[in-house]
Amino acid sequence: MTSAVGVKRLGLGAISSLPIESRPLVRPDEIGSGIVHLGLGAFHRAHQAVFTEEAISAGGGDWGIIGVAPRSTGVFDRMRAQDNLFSVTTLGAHTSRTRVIGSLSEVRHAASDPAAIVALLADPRIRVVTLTVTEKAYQLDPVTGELLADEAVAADLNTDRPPQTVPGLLIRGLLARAAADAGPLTLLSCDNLPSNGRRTHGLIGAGLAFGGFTGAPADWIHHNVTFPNSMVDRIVPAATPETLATAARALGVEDQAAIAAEPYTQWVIEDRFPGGRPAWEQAGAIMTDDAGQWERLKLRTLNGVHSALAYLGALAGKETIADALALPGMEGTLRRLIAEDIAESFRPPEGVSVVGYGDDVLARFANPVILYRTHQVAMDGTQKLPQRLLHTILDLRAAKGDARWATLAVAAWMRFVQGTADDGTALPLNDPLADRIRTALADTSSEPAAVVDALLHIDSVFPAALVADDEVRASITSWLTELTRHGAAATVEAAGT
Ligand code: CS2
Repeated sequence: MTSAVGVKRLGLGAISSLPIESRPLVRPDEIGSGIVHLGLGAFHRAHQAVFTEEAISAGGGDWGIIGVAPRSTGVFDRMRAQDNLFSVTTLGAHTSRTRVIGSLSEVRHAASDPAAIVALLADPRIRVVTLTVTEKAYQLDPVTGELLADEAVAADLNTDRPPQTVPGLLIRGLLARAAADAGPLTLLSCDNLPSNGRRTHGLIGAGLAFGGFTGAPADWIHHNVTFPNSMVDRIVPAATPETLATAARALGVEDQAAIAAEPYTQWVIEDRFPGGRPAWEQAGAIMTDDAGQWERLKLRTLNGVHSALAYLGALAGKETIADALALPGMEGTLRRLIAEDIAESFRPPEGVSVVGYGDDVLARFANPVILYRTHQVAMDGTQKLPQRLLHTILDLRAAKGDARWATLAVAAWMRFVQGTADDGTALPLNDPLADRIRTALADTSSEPAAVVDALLHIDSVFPAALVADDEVRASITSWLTELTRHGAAATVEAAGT
């Protein structure tokens, strides 16, 4: 295919002209499909798609991925125009390497043909379904993990309309699979939820009960579908025109679906796959019988610190995570958050030091060529806060620690959602609970104690034990007072130097 400006576009026909080191390890048209993946975003393409390509190349098997875009058509259209090929540029501080990935055997768009996705989940060739749909798409209460069956989910479960929500698609798909007795399946969440497999299992159970699906189909699902927990990790910023330009230079053809990512990548997966799986361990994944400690380590250390940096950095007017980390005192503040709060809040996996892991995380955040925007991490805070920061506080308080640094991060979120950076610039509030936050703030004065009180009342974010803890409330209020009076940059400088 040739674009308007005459530059050739990536596609099967372009593979032989790619530099050898950039060619895919497998070809989309030569692998059978065994996986359906929901969520075609940058993270999936730079993480599971890469692991799976290496696993197929090393271990074989019909494990091509049918990538499903739930809603938007952008990536879907671009991938389809390129025979499902796309490149990942790995950006080190001094070197970069671009390689085309060939593990997506097909791409589909769920919103335009949901029935086709339901049918795919009932197809015996498919033995694994993976998900990167972001926290909010699970429609679970972030604190309790209970299914929040809003109108759309209810309509998916109670009527015959083609499903429009992720819970609806999954449940309709599993029911169709049960009816077809199409063989065992694994539903593998790759989102940053706590106990993501257990939560997905709970979601399916609650959805089946809500829709009144009991008896044989529910029993079939119970006996034939597994929900392993997994920990996923790679920093993958949203693609920019620069990302596409870098890929085009390296490949010699245009790649409209190009993404860039950091060199680091990790995947820890509980090994419960009754229908089989790709040889992911041959691509470096850790297969285990309990991913819980890895998950906590990553959510609290990497994601918790990422969120702290995002809110403090955005308040101080910093556009990227690396710029936020360069604020005077920021690194010192975060080292204290890691050593005094996070490391004291849980037991890490055997042989891992939380402080050492945290040092690596800070080095990754400092990578100057990874332009990860503070506003990107800051979005959907209500869905992220519990597992990233609030569980740290709760566990510390149970052990009688004072959670000084984690409460600073919560205070920074509270100032961020008030919508104004320290220099008066407006801040975006992208959050499924944005209305709830706005209403809570509209009914109160802007005094820090009143703001803290109003926001702590959002019970699907703040667990009751935390709300009832006067010392935690006092610490958040004291930090919010500092942030409001002096701004994030000065607060962090005083705290961390
Ligand atoms: C980030 C994550 O945007 C965010 O909220 O904290 O996407 C983070 O980059 C990944 O979890 C890294 O594995």
